[in-house]
Amino acid sequence: MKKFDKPILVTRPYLPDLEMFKAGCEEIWKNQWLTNNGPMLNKFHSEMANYLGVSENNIALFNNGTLALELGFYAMGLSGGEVITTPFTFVATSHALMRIGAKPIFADIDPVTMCLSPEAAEKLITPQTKAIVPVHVYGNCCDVEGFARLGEKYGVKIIYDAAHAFGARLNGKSIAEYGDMAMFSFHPTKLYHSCEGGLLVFKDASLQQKLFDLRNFAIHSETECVDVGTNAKMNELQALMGLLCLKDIDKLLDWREKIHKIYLESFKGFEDVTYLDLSLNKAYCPILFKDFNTRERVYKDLKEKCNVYARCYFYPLLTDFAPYVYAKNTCPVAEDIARRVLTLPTYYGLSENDAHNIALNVKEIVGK
Ligand code: T4K
Repeated sequence: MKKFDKPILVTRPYLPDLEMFKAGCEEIWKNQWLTNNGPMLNKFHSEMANYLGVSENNIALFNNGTLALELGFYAMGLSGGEVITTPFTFVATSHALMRIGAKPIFADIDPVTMCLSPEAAEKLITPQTKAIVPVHVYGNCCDVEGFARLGEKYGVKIIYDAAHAFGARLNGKSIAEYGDMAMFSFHPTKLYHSCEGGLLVFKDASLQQKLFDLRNFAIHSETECVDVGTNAKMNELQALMGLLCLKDIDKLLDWREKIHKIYLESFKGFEDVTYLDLSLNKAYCPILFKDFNTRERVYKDLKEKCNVYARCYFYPLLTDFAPYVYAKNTCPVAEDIARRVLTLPTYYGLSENDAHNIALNVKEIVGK
């Protein structure tokens, strides 16, 4: 078994060229403008729309993904309603709903994609349902056609938590173009980041001014405050980081693809581990074991014997956490998968050889 000299973490943030970052800082210093809709943010806004291939009127940037979700949900009028979502995600998805006074109703996931199942979601639709919030978990693609059908049939909004899916493309267009709205997280643990940051992409351009107001306390002008907003503004240093990382996005996606291929090849034919070719952007590398005890043993041995810090994203399930226990034991597929999944390290800079050795270690631990 290979013990790495230095800890191998589940992910590391990409750091763009430092000289370019310094040059960007000089510009910020000259502008003497640090936040509140500065020139760097406006440049980032334009370049982001251009990268996604959408109009500048259909996006808004925020200081993190959680507040982007919260304000997106609020602007879509979900407060006071029920929203069907997945329990197999990071807590931010359902917290953002709860914080605007919407009730998360948890439906089960598809056993292959691990994303919310449209069939399970449909069974829970009631007159109180205002929206469905599927998550492209790990960058795996939800059944976007199935959800579009539900949206039309029941008149409910489809809002994707696409926190993991930046850079993902489907049918020749960005994944951002599916649904009424999609949120991307630009946290440093993501394949692409802006230190911290979040992005909303939405179909209805009239939402943009509302979102711009909401992210700035809902102050519309010097004399008008139009709603109860918050401070969710992206600052100039975040925008600079986002701009520089965007220049390198193809390189970041290619690297993830390379690591994904190593894992795919390494686990091929190894019956005790399932690793599927599902993620559109290879943001995460989740493997599935046959049972909980094996997952726990591999997680522990990787850490203690190999210096590899894999993570059990997403275990426990949201429905096991205090705010959501009202739905405990309602999603058997998600419960089973959460107990068997382990996400292996992947990030720009992780060598192919290291990924190969991590996979060998996993196989050796499983075989013991
Ligand atoms: N929706 C979904 C589906 C999400 O997954 C998330 C966030 C959101 C919404 C909300 O978006 P944001 O508000 O975050 O933009 C991490 C992230 O904090 C979180 O952004 C992410 N999902 C979640 C899946 O993972 P932790 O608690 O696992 O992070 P932490 O600090 O343990 O870091 C993970 C690994 O990365 C560690 O091994 C250390 C390493 N690391 C981390 C940072 C921040 C570094 O090497 N350098 C760093 O700067 O939550």
